[in-house]
Amino acid sequence: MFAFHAGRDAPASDDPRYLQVGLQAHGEPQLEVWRSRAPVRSGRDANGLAWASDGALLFGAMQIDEATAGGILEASQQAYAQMLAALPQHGYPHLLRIWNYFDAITEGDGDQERYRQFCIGRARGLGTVDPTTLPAATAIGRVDGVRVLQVYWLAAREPGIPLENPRQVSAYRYPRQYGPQPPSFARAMLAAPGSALPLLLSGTASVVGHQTLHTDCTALQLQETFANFTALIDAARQHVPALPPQFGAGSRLKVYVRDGDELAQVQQQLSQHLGAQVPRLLLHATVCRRDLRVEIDGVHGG
Ligand code: 3EB
Repeated sequence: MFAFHAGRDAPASDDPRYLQVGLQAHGEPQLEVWRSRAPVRSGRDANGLAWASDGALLFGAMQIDEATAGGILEASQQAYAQMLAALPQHGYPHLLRIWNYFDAITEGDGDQERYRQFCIGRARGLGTVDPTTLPAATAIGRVDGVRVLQVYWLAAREPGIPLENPRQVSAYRYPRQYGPQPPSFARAMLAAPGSALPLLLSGTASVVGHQTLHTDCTALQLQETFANFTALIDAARQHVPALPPQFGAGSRLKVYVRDGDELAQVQQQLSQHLGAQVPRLLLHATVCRRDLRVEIDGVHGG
């Protein structure tokens, strides 16, 4: 239904079901493919928005050049406003999951930091929303130096159930110290009952309450991240008791590592923590807090 290729070696294609993302895969080039059992239609709207839909779900993707838009704040506002307008037009009004990739994510100081500016633009583009209905998300830094904001999303005909993590303050309630606009996302999303979709896990890191823990230790940050996933999956199991309590063969994880020199180390720690049964891919990508060394997102099913 939709495919994503990470990195320098990705082939170019105009197919609206294909997106080359500005993250770099560790080791072999990686292609991420989402398949549907139903027939898929796809196309591109006049504003460049690419889409593919199967009758229940729609993937959409926008790429906004920052210089043309007037900055990262304006680019994100524009991407979100265009996405929001397209949802009802295409007949898939309910956002489940959004991925956001942009360059130099922690550049700039204080409230001028690009991630904080992105958060402002995102919130303006979204307009007035009940924060308890926000979709799951990831916001991560490209490492190819290209100042084009990439936003892609999964939307549905039916609303999903957003979930929060009992170990963490909801991101949309983060205190002022993290910026003037708290990030607009839920910790996870369960698609409507009866949907074939697994649990959609937002970017998750070593954040407990609202604070970063273990700023000096990648191994401990990984451990804390997995403790956060355990709590989040527990919360999902209140709704779907059949969901396995631990990651397994039905999970798919993407692991984002800030420092390219730590990729091999993280790969080894993942082997210890997850064994060989959990499919994952490792990416060099910049996490949106300077003190976060690693972040993981993905899906979890039976
Ligand atoms: C955190 O827990 C880590 O701004 O969309 C994770 C997932 C994070 C999504 C976003 C940010 C976002 O706050 C950062």
